[in-house]
Amino acid sequence: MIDDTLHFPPGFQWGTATASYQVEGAAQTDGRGRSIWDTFSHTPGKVHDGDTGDVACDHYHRLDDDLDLMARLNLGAYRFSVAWPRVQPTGRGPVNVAGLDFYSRMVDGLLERGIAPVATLYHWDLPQALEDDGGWPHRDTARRFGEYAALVGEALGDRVHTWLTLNEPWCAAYLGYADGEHAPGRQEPAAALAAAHHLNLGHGLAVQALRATVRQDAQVAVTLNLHQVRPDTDGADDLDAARQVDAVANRVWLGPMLEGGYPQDLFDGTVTVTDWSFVHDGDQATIAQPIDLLGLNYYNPVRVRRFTGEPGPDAAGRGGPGGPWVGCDDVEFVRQPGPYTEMGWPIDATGLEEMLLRLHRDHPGLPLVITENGMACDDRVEAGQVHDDDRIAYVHQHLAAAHRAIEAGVDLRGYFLWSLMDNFEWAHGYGKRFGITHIDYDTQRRTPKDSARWYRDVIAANGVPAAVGPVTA
Ligand code: IFM
Repeated sequence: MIDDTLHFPPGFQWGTATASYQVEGAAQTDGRGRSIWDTFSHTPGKVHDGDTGDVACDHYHRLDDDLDLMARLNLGAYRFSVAWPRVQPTGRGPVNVAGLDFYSRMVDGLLERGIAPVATLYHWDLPQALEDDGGWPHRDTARRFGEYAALVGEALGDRVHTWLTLNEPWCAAYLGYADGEHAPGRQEPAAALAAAHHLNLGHGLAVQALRATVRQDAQVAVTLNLHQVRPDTDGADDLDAARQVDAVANRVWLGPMLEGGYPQDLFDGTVTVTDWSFVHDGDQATIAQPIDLLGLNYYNPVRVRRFTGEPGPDAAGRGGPGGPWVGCDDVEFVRQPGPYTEMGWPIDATGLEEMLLRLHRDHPGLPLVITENGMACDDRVEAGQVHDDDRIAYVHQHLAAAHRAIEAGVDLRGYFLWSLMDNFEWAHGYGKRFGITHIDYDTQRRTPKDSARWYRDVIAANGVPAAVGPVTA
């Protein structure tokens, strides 16, 4: 019989991912402090249907059951994030032991079940007290983050092998401080760029803190939601628009972390927004700490062109004030062909392959991990089942793309499906479902979807069938 499986390399890590505010609930339990997302979600009009993360999936109280669920799915790894305000309720000062103990129990429970813990230090739940002092646009927040990293490293560093400093700093900086769709909901483009710099600085300080506290063989990394930016045409103007977006979306992180500094075209393109005087001598050396892996979160590509004065019929918005694309006032975003996910995001796995190839080309020797990928679907429970064929096809397509990249020489070490379970999808509240496990938010009943069983079999086979089905969404 012909084996048509696309096999992944031996030791390839298969996991799922979640984030603290999206799943834990227990917002006021065991001394947890308030985060910017508590404040934001409790502010009328900020989140769909007024949803909050107060209860979420109640992961905090259902930890053992959820760990058993992961074991039944055959997961090799679980990517979770640590809630800073559980560990340091005001973002500074001594550890809240009860809060940190939750993560200690989680790590032990994972290891007992043979599941590797992958810890993210920051997935957007900044302690509100630090935002009150200025938040990420304020330099001191980076210092506080380094101190927090040391506390978590000291507590869990003997058992956690893989660490991620930040998750998607693009969202924290631009959605939080320029667009305002995310907490803390500010619309201050200059502050967003300062936030970006201080997130970079915080990353460097956190890497240093982790290296000083965690086991010597630990792998320390960061997770970026890099954007595969495509010009609408091969014309010089559209190519230039793509370059400009690439600078604020991608090279603002890759530059200082991995390429020796911020690119000049980022400074040039944002000169009307800020003079970047928040970058101090010595910052670059702090940010450029060597890392062991790079985490990539991928959902869809973006298409752009130079704005010529009249929105095109297929325009999907412009850069500049009021949105996340700081300094990109003369860039138009172009609606891409479907199919689309429930988020309205186009489904196109070739963007993943292209981004993996780019990272491999530009950073040879740096292993890569897909730390998030997945699809929001309009899932329904029918007779105790959720038939999410579109999600299966989506993941299948993206794994096939990842496999092509591996065949082309990319050193890809793992794949984390977003998400283990439906959860609080930020400004969309509970209205969007990304999980391979359905959550009934009234009863907290967990129902593994068809995709969960499919993924379990992928993990068992360490591969996917070669034939990739279409997504019909
Ligand atoms: O839910 C988010 C996650 O918190 C960060 N990456 C994208 C996911 C889907 O929007």
